[in-house]
Amino acid sequence: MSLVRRLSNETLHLVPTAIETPAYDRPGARIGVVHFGPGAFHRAHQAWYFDEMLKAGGDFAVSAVAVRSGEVEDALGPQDGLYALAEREAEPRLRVIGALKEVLTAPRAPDRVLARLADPSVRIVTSTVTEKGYCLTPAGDLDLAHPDIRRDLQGAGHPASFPGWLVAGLAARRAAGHPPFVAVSCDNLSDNGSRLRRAVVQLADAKGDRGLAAWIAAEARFPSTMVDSITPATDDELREKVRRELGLEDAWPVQRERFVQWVVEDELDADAAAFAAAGVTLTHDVAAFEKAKLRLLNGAHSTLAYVGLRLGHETVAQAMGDARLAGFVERMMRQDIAASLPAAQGLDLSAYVAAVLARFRNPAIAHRLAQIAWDGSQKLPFRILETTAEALAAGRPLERLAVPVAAWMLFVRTRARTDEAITDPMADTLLDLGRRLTGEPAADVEAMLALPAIFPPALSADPRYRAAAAAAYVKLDTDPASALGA
Ligand code: CS2
Repeated sequence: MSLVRRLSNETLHLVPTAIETPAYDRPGARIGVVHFGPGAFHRAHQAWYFDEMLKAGGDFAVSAVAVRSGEVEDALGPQDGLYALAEREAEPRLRVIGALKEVLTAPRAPDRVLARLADPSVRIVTSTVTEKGYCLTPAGDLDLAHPDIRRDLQGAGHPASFPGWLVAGLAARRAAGHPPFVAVSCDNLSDNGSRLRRAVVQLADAKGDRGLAAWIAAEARFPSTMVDSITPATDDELREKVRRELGLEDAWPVQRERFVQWVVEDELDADAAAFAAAGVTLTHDVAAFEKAKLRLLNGAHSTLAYVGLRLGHETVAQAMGDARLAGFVERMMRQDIAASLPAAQGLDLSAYVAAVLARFRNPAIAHRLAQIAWDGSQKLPFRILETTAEALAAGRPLERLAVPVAAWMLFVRTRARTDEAITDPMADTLLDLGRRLTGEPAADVEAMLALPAIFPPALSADPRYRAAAAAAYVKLDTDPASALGA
């Protein structure tokens, strides 16, 4: 048994003074935010911003709600919601974050979750439920065939889906005569706010509550956002480092680079000033930032992941140390992706590319490519395929943009052949398909492109795109480096 005590309210005073701990009146701070999906990214990003806002004296304590799994509650409940955040840089920094005042698991405590959502002192509901949590079809409508949405439509019991919780919370507020909360999506989806709005309004409507749907459409705000900070998954090395430096056990510390960015569409009314003071950029043109980040940073990330794994690399920094791959990714960003981005005020794309590449090289961060490779079926459409469809329509080259997609196809094929699991909501379909791929490029590419949940018809039906994907596929299969020469 470990003799080291666990981080909690009771032991917080034992943390060495060089490490920042919540110095604000934590017991007195009111819960003003509900957050869905308190995984590592939320706790390293938005919770840090809310900690800053709490320091400044605002009512921004968070009730963190896991939609399904009890893991976070089991780790942080005994710690009174406290956890360590490590900034991994040449000069590292550690801080104890106190923003999470309550950690709930929706299926365990549905009434408490609902009560929080209905509470008028909760003004903001943020979310990081990943792309799949929005339950959308490729066209961006609510997926009425999704098992959780079907359960929500049957109406028995408590909500199952994330949109279901928002609808239930908004219905309770409307019934009580309270204004809606502002729903702030913090996931890597293009136009995330509008997508969330559509899912929620369509669910209220599909439940047969036209009045509620109309009220949400008219009254509720769903600002779009861009969120950014590289956050590798927690591993034993981090747990050990935190134990050593804190002198206390933390069941689930989190880590990120020092860089953080949060751009939010300016619809926060009275809370806007507190957000701005904490360093959040409020703007009316979030789309340009969002697209640039999603296509350049996340697109490059997914490319490094699938191509890097193919070349035998394990982390982003290692993949960036491979000059052929780093050069390829930079050319793809500067020549293919940047061409798809609108000019935006305050956004210098060339400087942005350079800054992103420098962040990828951060030697203090071990960001595993296998982590980024998760959920490819959900990520590729926003990260690469939208860019590709626009390049196709504009007659721009497709060769480089086809490489990450072909590398993902090979990733699926390899995993299927070696009978290894993949983390992806479409895992069963993908592995099934992967087992049937023979290595014949045209046939394999055609079989993969025939997945309409991933590939829009404009791409899958286009001979130019099919040829580019098949060419990349065969090169990556037989001589991966040759795919990077372009
Ligand atoms: C990464 C992102 O895991 C992934 O897919 O591309 O989590 C990325 O690190 C963040 O979006 C950076 O803000």
